[in-house]
Formats: sequence, structure tokens, C-alpha cells
Amino acid sequence: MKSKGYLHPITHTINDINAYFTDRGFDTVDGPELETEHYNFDALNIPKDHPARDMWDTFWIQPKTAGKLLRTHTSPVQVRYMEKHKPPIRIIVPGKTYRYEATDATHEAQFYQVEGLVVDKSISLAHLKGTLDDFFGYFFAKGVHVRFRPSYFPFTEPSVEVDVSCFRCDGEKGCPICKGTGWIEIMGAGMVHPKVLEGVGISSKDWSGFAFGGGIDRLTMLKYRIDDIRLFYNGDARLPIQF
Ligand code: 2U9
Repeated sequence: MKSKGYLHPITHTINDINAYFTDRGFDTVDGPELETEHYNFDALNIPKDHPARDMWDTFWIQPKTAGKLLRTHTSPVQVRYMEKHKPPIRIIVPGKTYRYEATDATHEAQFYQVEGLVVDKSISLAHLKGTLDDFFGYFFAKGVHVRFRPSYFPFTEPSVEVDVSCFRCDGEKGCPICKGTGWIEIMGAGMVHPKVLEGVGISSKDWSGFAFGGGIDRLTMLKYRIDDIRLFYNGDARLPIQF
């Protein structure tokens, strides 16, 4: 039989995430990979010369003074969307992102991210927790749940690190995937900072929102037990056949 070809494991994950969220009323959106300093940083409450900018190693387009870069996260897409759409907003944003850093088994200079954004009346951290709890039960395995740990991101307040209970050892604390802790670090999230809402003309008195963001490569590696991110990008056709 003639070979029909195969989907890349990253594509499986993106399709899976899009299907889950669009079934629940989210729109899938994308935007430019070549971005401006304004949309990638300033509009997200990451001002010039603020130490928080060091969180993102950035590929600047020369000359740097022109303010053009390869997006370091998909967040500028949400900013652009909020400028054009009034709340209520429910969007899921998968896409290619770039970081100026050395490559190893868990880092690539280009990788994929997914971010979600909900803006509505009286949205709280409880809505965020319920959404992620249900999503990870779908994506990894029934019964997988999440926990929040306090964190910091300039564009969310409060901010949290999101862990999922280990789907390999069921939180029994005995496996290499969760390094014996029973928990796996999976993404970051929080309540959209009022400054970010006000910056796109959404009143933070009338509306609130949650946002989350994580690496699609990491989600895919955990789900399909792939131990080196570079396998996704070396063009070896023996990879997609297996998934
Ligand atoms: C808007 C407002 C808030 C998106 C968020 C994170 C936390 C986060 C990283 C996880 C690993 C990216 O792949 S990674 O390096 N992301 O921790 N992202 S909250 O928050 C937003 C986005 C857009 C307008």
C-alpha cells in the first residue's frame, strides 16, 4: 500500500489542544512570529531596562534600535486580539516561539508554546484551576490533577507555577519522570495584570481574566515519552511513524 504520510507528534498535540478548547467555546488564533518590542514586551508590562526582561533571551533583528524581534512567547497574539475584540474573550493560541539560547536535550532555540486567555465578568483563580484540572485530565490521563505554587510573571498578578500530579507513578513518588516528588512542572499561569487590560482599553474594574502558558514540546515529550527535544527538528522520518 502506498504510504499516506504521518503527522508530527507536535502536530498531534496542537490538534488535541485545539479540539479540547474549541469544544468549550474558545477560538484558536495566531499572529506574526516577527514581532515588535511593543507587543512582545511593553504591552505585557515588561518595560525597557526592567530586570524582568532578562527572563527572555531574545533574537533581535538588527539594528536593535528598530525594535523588531522574533517573538519569545505567543502572548503578543493575545494583546493584538484584545485590541480588536471586546470581552467576553476565550482564546487558545498555539504557535512557534524563539529564544536565543544553547541547544540541549530539553532546550531548543525555536520551539512551540500554547497560551490560553479568558476575560469575562468576575473571572477568578478558581476558574483557572478548574479549567487546567479538567484539561490535564483529558490530555494526560483521567484522575490527573493540578496544584499551584506562587510565582512571578510581569503580565499576571497573582502568578502561579502549575504542576500536574505524576501520571506515571500516580503521585506515589517513585519514578524518574517526577524525580520522586509525585509532581511534574508543566506551565505558568495567573490573573491578567490590570495594567495589561487597561493598556488595550479593557476596564479592569468591569472585567478580569486568567491566562496560562506552557511549552508544547515539553507536553509532547512527557505524553509520548520522548527524551530529547532535538528529535522533533532533525527531519528524521522515523519519528512521526511511531505516533
Ligand atoms: C496576556 C496576559 C497574560 C501567559 C502566561 C506563562 C504564565 C508562562 C511560560 C511557561 C513555559 C512559557 O514555554 S514557556 O517558557 N509561560 O509561564 N504564560 S502566564 O500570560 C499572559 C499572556 C498574554 C495578554
